Amino acid sequence: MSGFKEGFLWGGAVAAHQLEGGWKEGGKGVSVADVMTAGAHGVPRVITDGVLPGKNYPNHEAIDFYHRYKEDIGLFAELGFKCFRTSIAWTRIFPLGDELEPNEAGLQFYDDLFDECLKHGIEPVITLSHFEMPYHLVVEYGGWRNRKLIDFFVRFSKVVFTRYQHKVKYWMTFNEINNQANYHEDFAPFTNSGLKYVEGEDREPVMYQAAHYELVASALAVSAAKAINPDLQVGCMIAMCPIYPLTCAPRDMMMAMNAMHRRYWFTDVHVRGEYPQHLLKYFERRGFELDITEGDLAALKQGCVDYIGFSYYMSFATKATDDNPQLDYDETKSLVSNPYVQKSDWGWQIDPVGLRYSLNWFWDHYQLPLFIVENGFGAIDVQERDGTVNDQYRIDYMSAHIAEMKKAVVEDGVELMGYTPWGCIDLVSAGTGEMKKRYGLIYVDKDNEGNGTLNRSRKQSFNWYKEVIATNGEKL
Ligand code: P53
Repeated sequence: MSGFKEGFLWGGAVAAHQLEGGWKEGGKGVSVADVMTAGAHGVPRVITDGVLPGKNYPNHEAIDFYHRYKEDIGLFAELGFKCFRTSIAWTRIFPLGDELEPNEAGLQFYDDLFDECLKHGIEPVITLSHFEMPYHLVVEYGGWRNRKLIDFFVRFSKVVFTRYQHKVKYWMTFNEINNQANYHEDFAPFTNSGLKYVEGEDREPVMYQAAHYELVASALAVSAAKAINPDLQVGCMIAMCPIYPLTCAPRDMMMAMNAMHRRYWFTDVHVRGEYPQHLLKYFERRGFELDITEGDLAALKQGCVDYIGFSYYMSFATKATDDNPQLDYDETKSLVSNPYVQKSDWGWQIDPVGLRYSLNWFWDHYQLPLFIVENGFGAIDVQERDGTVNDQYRIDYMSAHIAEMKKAVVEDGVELMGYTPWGCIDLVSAGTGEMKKRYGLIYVDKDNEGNGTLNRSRKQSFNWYKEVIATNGEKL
């Protein structure tokens, strides 16, 4: 007995824009991911004004899952996956986002994909919006700064809930909705919410407004799902990087608490249907006057999520500084390096114990079932002459995290639905647009410049994870 319950959802996770390619196939529209060039560690991706000639847009082809999904699902079946988390590209269903009628070719693609999964006994787990909203909604409406987006999103949600209700039970609304707490940078506001800030604009209230509309849209989607089919389970999706105080100095502790407030209040609204008091007080202090109606508050209260999906890659650390008397959190300035943990080549702090801590943190706060829907190690892999990839570092990362996850379940008693490691097949990095930052158990022959055969092969971690699933987490 390993401690994981029968039916524990072992699987893997991806997002449509990072692997499908086929960016113009089947009537698909242009998404925000289609106008982002490739960057690198320390080199941000550029958001261009539409698709421009001569630029490298890595998501256009990605790993061509659109044409190769049968082979890939076959490999997931060989791994023993119980579930497969992907997203529905909004632009395949509503190419512009504001149409009244959906695009049948896009709907058919996901019917075929889900049938292929189900044929192998793999349960699809679906994110509605994973960094790939229609670009037209950015250009015409200013993205989620516009209340109209609520209707567009709810329409999209109802169409897919209705169509796939007998194929997909587990859903999530907005991927890592809280990444935009980092509003000082351009990346998360654009990928989360289609926000392009104008020079000199006070960014912070715009972020809160956009997040509010998304939270209302999410709640309305939860209510719609229940009306369509009460068996549907709809969760939220939070990027969990727990923020530790650098020292036990009381002000460092307060700084860490404030930072947690600013990054994780989204969960309070999703789960409890209410804004936490600390945030309302913060809006007051900052003089933010947001468009939050009585109707919105009722919708939030009615559409609370069924479970908490979250990603976990790393922990953060912070400290109080003298130039910040209110101990306000600014993600571009407030984070410090944790001297007790190692870092990946991309500077992500490796902290398996932080996963156990996060599981307990969520459980203590919310007592809702938890689902680890992303975890993994982005690294440079070297393919040997014989085609093998000896990614022992990835096995070490995953086994250490699964061991801590097991303690949270067995020793601490948190309720955990499943575990889907990120990028179970190599794909385009969201943050950098690179292929070189690989997470996969399956290697894909393609480089940053787009060269390669796109052939798939099993890494060492493939065989290891297969055994983990086969023993329900007994053998790590
Ligand atoms: P990449 C930042 C911090 C934590 C998770 O990320 C993040 C990000 C955004 O980069 O994103 C999630 O590809 C996201 C996935 C993404 C994955 O983590 O930048 O949900 O789409 O690919 C890994 O290494």
